[in-house]
Amino acid sequence: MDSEALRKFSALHPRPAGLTLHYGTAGFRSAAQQLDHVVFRMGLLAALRSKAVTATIGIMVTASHNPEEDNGVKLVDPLGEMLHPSWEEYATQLANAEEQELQKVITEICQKAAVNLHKDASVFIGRDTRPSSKKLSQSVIDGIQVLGGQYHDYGLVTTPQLHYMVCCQNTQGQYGKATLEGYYEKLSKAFMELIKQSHCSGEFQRHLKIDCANGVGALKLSEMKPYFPQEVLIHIYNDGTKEKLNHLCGADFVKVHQKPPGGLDMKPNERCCSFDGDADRIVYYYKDTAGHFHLIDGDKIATLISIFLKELLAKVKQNFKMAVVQTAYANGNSTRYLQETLKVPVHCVKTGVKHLHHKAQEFDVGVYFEANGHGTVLFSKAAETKIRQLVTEEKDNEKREAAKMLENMIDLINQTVGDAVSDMLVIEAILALKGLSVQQWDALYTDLPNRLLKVQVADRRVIDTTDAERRALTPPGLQEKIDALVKKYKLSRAFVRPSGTEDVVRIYAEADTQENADALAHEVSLAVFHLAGGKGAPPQP
Ligand code: G16
Repeated sequence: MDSEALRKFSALHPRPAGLTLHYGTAGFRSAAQQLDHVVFRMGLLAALRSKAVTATIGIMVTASHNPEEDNGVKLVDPLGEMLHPSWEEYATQLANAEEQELQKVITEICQKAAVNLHKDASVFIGRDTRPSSKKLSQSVIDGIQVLGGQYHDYGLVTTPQLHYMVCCQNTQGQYGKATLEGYYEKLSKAFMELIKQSHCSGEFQRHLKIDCANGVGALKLSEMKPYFPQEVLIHIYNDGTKEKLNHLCGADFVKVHQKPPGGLDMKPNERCCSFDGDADRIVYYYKDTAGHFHLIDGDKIATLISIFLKELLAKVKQNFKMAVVQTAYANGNSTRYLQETLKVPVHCVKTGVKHLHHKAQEFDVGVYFEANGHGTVLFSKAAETKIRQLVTEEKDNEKREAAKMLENMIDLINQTVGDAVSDMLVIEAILALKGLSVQQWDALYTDLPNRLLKVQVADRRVIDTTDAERRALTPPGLQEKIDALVKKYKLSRAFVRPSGTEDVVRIYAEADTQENADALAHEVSLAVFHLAGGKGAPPQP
């Protein structure tokens, strides 16, 4: 290690005194001006990780759904997954080390993780459209170079595009070409092949309005437009030319507030969707003729995809093990529908794509979605190989056609991480193939009324949870209070957890009516405020 270079560059990216940050649900997130030292040090860590696993590592500068003033950084492991949890602790140690201790901390990480500093390192970099992202990604480069690493800067890309590039690179092109063109070609080809199999392909014409949260998704969708067949008429709103990122728009806003985004003019029964700031989440919605807003969230996306895949799997008769992975935020009626009507096993894990992804890897076909619209489908290597083999060798027409559809789904789905663009194409293809309208999709089951709230406390880490975040262990008395409140309402459920991306405690409640869900969420938020050290004024109903 070039100690002199490390000293010189870390002095250029000083750590504000007394600032401690933690690797959260999806990396580090904070006000952008607090992050320069963190991204520099994550450049160092990415280089170390690359040396440790002898593969290209990804690093994305984004704070996704957070306000424009925030920023963040996520690391991407060799097959496009989130950074391995065993390295999250190293990330936190490195981010918080005193400047004069940096070299010591790096040496310790090298010892613990068996990193050979003489090895090469290769890092792919991407960033979102936040005003602070360009400068922060320059600091990432400084970190990589201090440890003698090579880098390729993709500039503005969606988070899932960067995950895709990393996977392509480390599979020597087996997963696809590690270029934006490669990504657009792979997805659009699979999509077109799929809709060719639609019986109503003659009159196939699809209008879709997309709210891009004023983020990078708008740029990348515009680039991709020429690759789509002319029948796909996508209309981009909130493209970042007029308003601020994520401000009153985007998937998180729509999901949390259960209302349409600003900047998108929605006619009755029109199919619309929203991406989030870095285009790794998507939710759909429409307004009925009476003017009521209908949200189709990640749970209903998982349900639609599961129905479609289950039918195809029955046709190929391979006895593949399929399951759905959700989190505590999943609507109770979605879980019931999947288990009781569709008869698909459902698993509940902690919030965070890394947890869902990991669980989904246990199955031949693992569908995972968070209610907030972050999700994808994983196919095991064995299942994929078998499906591709059926496409070329199967004599039975129906079986071969089903295998062909599955093969195109495998190519259309971004298996590295949730991807709004890929998920949107998957959904559009399924709706077309099944001849379903957005209303019919929505009518699969009725969501239990629910409410999401946030409460600010002095230190959100006073809340510790268990049972996939469904029960609070601390502070004392909080869970007992929640249990008592839940008993007051029918079909009710509530839980609280500290956010890993924002400085808030999140509250979720569902009940038989919207009034009851709202009342329960409010009462639980008051309990959090009083028992967990609320800041400012108590939450108002
Ligand atoms: C990130 C994670 C998601 C998580 C969300 C909210 O999404 O990737 O898995 O659901 O944060 O997490 P929390 O409730 O801990 O704040 P994104 O789209 O912001 O990267």
